[in-house]
Amino acid sequence: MPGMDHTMPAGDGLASSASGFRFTTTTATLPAEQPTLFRFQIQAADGTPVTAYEPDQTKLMHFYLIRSDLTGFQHIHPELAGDGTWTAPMQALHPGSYRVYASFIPKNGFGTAAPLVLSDRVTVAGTAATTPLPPASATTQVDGYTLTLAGDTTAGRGGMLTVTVFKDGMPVTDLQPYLDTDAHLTAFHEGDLAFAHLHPEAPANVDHGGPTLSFHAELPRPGNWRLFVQFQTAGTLHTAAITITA
Ligand SMILES: [Cu+2]
Repeated sequence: MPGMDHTMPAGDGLASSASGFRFTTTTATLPAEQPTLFRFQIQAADGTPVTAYEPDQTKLMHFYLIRSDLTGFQHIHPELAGDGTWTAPMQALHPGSYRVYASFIPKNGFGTAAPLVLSDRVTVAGTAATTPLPPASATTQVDGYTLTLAGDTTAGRGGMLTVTVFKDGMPVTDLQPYLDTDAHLTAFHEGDLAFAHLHPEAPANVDHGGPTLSFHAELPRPGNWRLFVQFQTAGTLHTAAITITA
């Protein structure tokens, strides 16, 4: 029931409309186990599709997808058609209940230049089995890399979070820029799927990023968050996942 979201507090990504902008899609159900295209628009208060955006981290639109059990993360850069329709190519999805998020900056003249995150629910048809959330940890692995996390993740307070990347026990110093940063961090809250994007404290160090990266962590509420850390080495994008507690 999308109308219910309007009273949610700002800053958690759970509203489908805010500041006069609305996330709209005609797709409430997606097919399971096959790649699919998801189309949506951002509409201004009068229903006009927004066609002009400010780049943010090199892209006009960042689109995210997460399943209700915090699995199935996808981070997509959709294509904008002239009529304001965005098309996001999604990888195959398991059945279940998902939330999709559009993160963007509408261009001045449409009312505001403030960054917005709007979202809505999407269902993938079929029988859904859920995966228990892995317990909170200070370390995780992906593609032969080990990541360790440290710092302050107190809810509602902007703290510093550091991520250190190792491979075969050695510090990694050949991180390549991904979206103008050494790593891209997004987090989703267990239960209500609130969204948080963790901003880097420093710009990317071209081709020599690492081993320790610092982020401004502002998690809007207490509880468990599933954090997705995306970084690039030798032209390959890696996505690590880790549970943290705020
Ligand atoms: Cu993005």
